Amino acid sequence: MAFSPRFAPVARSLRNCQRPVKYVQRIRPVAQIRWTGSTSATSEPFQPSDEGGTKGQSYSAKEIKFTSEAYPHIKKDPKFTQLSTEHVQWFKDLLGSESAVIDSLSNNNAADDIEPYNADWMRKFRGHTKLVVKPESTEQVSKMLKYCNDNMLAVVPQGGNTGLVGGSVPVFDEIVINLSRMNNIRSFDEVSGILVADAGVILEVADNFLAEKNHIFPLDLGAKGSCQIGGNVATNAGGLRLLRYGSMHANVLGIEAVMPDGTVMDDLSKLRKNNTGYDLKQLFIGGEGTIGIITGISILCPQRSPAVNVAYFGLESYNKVQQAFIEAKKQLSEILSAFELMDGKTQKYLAQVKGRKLPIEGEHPFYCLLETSGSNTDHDSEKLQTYLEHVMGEGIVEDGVVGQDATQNADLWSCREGITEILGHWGGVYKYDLSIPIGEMYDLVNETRDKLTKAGLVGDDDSHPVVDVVGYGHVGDANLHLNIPTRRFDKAVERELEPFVYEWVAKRNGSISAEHGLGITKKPYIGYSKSDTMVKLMKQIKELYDPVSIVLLDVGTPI
Ligand code: 2HG
Ligand code: ZN
Repeated sequence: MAFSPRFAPVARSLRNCQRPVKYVQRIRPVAQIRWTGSTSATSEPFQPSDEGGTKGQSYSAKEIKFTSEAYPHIKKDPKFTQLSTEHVQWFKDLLGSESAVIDSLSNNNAADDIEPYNADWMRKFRGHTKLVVKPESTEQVSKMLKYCNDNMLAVVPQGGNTGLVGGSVPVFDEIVINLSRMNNIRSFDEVSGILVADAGVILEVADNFLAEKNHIFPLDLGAKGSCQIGGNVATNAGGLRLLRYGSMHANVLGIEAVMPDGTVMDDLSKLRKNNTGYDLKQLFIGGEGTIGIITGISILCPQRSPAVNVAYFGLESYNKVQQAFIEAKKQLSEILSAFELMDGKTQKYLAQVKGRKLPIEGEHPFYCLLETSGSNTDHDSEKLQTYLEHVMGEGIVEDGVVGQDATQNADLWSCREGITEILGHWGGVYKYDLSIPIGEMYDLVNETRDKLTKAGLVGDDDSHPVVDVVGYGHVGDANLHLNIPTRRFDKAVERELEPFVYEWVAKRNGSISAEHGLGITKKPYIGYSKSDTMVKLMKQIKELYDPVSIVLLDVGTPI
């Protein structure tokens, strides 16, 4: 790949002012990296061992420590009923198909089949469920929840199981209600761009369907091949297009959800304007399934842009990253669709772990990926060219490439989307998904690295638990992913990280979970981002809609 012919001469001549001519290499187009289901993920997060010590090799889902042991302070509420074979039979009678029920209570042979539903894709959390049920309709979900509510059976809703905070797998023996068989596109209106679909439709399937209609789903994620749109809405997933289209709160027009007592909340509105009282659907968006299970959504989908350009460039400082972003907003304004940050270490490790060459030569402290999407190829290319000439001419950007076709664009994107996967390479990762004012965002990465280094925890060999401290994320949304790849779980590392990271973020009025939700891991720290009053109001909502608390995950209650 090279700068596309339109940009290459200018870019080269600008670079030549500063250093000798160097050729811009071609990069190999590779398939875009996708997150996969729990059993096939190659990432290997930390594994707390019995001694609080370490494990670093490959583990199958079955070898993951149970969440109930890793987090012993989370206690099962004795009010819940023990699952019996009679209960299981009730579900079999309801679903009428053996393939819709995985039952390891009455069938010992199902023990292996059930494990992928008990564990998350990072192999970090593992529950003890003995029953997975896969409803096909909202009516079945309704009957199930009513039955569970009446019989005091705890449940956990599960979509694509691609989350990062342990919210989509059981902790104890909650029944997994897996939405994967609810996968129908219900309707699409080409005039308004409104899609109505079941919650279990895979994001990429929805986007491919929309592509045929010249539209796009307003959310894009590295996990698009596995995650489901219902889960995306339930977690208010942010992703790579938020800069342009906004969050799920802005795009979802209606929700169909089943409340814990089985009541169906049918609010599949297709209206953009509807000022008739409380906007209750917003409680389900980002509610992580705590007050009901989303079974269908209606969502506004933008027109697909015929002209998409992707540029990948290296910069010498975080200050320059900010300057490049300011210029991108000024010069590319309405066509700017993504502005992503990758620090130099993430790209170095990506090249190392994947055994691939990076799109540009040399080592740069920071890299950015910029995408434009618009309706006019010539107009967009001209704008991007002017932008690139400017940022290179002003010395804001050191070097860069522009994809020349969809395959090259996908390859450039893989340098950003592939980071999550490769960071698990050494054994485990401590992950923080933070909202921080843009100007200070990268300071946290430096300070965390200094802190861990001073404590003697970072190094190149096995005697040090921490491999490195890296930062990447969605600059345009002021969302940093602070990741600490480790060789093993170590209490000393944790003591350095927490509450340091949370206090640092709270001091800047940031958020301890920007786009991944609270799940099990971040829930105890909600107080760093929400006041006591807000937590109290959340608890009241939970108690109102799920008084029995059969959906165990509970956003508002610190554990
Ligand atoms: C991303 O932006 C995802 O790539 C995952 O939100 C971030 O793995 C992470 O920390
Ligand atoms: Zn992200």
